[in-house]
Amino acid sequence: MFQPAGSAASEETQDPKTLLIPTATSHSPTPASTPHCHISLSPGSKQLRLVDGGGSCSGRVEILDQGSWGTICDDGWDLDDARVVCRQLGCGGALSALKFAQLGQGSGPIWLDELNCGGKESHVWRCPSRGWGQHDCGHAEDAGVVCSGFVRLAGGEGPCSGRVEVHSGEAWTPVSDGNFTLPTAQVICAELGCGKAVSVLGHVPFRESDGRFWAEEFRCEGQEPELWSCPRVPCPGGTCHHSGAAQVACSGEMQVRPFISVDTLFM
Ligand SMILES: [Ca+2]
Ligand SMILES: [Ca+2]
Repeated sequence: MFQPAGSAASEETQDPKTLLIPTATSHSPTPASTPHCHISLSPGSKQLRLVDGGGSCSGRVEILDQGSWGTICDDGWDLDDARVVCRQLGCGGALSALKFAQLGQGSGPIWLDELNCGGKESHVWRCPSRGWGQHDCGHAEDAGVVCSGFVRLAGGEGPCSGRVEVHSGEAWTPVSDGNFTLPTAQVICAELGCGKAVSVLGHVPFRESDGRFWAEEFRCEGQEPELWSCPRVPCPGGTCHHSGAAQVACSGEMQVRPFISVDTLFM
């Protein structure tokens, strides 16, 4: 939900759980059994997660309904469908839509088949399909996604330093340097597998984003598993007080993340 500098923020952005993307998506606390896993809760009972992809933003797509985690069939599975999944989870944009259970077969129900998302839907289960639980598939056809992730460091010498940018699901957008603190930088460096934050700079011109910037400030305490989990507030009065984009330098080069369980295929 980027916006031009100086434009008004809407009143409905007061609840930090609904701030990021203008959908009903919310973000649940991370369950102990699936560390660093993005899970999206809907107002109903369904939940969405990615499994066996080596990180929180790639994996086999699984949906919880009626007490059972199930999968999506790959018939008709494409980037428009994957885009909805990635955005719903706060995982940025879709890099690829995987077929044929490339990230392993799930079990239980196959909830969706012949999914036909337009790409803008707020929840993957709101996309057209054969109908809930209706399919002619097996788990060898389970669908997966690789998402971009929510945060990156851009314009630096490598993936571990540069301008802080977050992904709305549509585009990368810089984060302003207003109230941007070291604990937030620590969370970003750790999430990216880049070690510790060693410096935070501001005053980076927004010119590469045509003046757009992310319309929220992140208020990490430093221990959060990822930036997406951090408290955030709308920029005061709809205008982030800033002098440019935030820039972070981390101590390390890209490292293998400790929770990677499959391989680094997509790093
Ligand atoms: Ca489709
Ligand atoms: Ca089918």
